[in-house]
Amino acid sequence: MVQGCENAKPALRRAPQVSYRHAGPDEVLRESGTLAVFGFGAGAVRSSDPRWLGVDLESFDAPVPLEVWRVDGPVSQGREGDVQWSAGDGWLFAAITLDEHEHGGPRDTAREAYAQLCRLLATRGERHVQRLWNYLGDINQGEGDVERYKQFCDGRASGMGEVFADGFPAATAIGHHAAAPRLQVYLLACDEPGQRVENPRQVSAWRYPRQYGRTPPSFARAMRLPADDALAISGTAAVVGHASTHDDDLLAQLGETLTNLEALLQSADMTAGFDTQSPLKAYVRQPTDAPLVHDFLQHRLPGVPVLLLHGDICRQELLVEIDGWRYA
Ligand code: 3EB
Repeated sequence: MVQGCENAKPALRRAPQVSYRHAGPDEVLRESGTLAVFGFGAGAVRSSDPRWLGVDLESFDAPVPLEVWRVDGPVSQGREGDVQWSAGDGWLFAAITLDEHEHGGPRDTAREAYAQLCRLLATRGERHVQRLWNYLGDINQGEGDVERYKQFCDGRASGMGEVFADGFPAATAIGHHAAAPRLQVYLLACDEPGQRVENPRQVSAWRYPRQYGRTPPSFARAMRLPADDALAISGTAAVVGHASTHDDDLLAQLGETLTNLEALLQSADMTAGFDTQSPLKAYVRQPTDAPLVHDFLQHRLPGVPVLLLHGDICRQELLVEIDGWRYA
């Protein structure tokens, strides 16, 4: 008797392949399977293509590469309100850039950004958000609950409503230094849910105690994509338990961050280490630290592509944060 294929485990699709490339956006956008292309800083070449996003973070690398996301098969794209999106092979890229002057501060701007993104997701098959990035200006300005990052956390939570009631995606939230008070949020979603991964060395962010703000940060430490072995790693810093460690000690913070990254790989049942296929980003608060971060990572993670960006971490005492990808 011929076996039905219902018993066969469907082959997992390929995760979007993320890489850094030295090329022009037009050339990369012309290639088939290009889901998204990112430029960094004020000098980045622009494009009106919805798959293009100019990120408001300056890079310390010269020349500055593009970040490219590729999927198998054809890609469609469009715009909806302030949201730009593209989709292919079950994956969705969506991004929104809002001017705070038009939306009234970090809280209301975050709420509007998340509301618009969630509205788009509700119309799409690819509604399972795997990974989110958030960039806003002056992230540490203001004391206590009125710190801009904490206001952003409030607005993000109210804008996302119940969309992530089953659990938050992996995320990064970083402060930019662009002149314009823009909030940028972009995401990767899929037509299947991923698996959230937490770090046993860290308190889950959504359980952070009250001292970190009214609304705990809504993110998972990492997400195992519904694909052939790929881990999307959230912004990871020198946080142990819920506390920042090694105040004012850059190299010790970097060491603790790498320990956290390894703990995450282990928690995700992945083999240890990063390789030439595992692109990372290092967000560095003080420009004078950039060469030290570069040398440290060259030494400890030889051959791993690392994009060095000027970005403020959402806790004043943290000097560096790393996020990125690990493929099988
Ligand atoms: C931390 O471990 C550092 O608000 O989305 C890292 C990743 C951090 C994401 C977010 C915040 C966020 O708490 C801060």
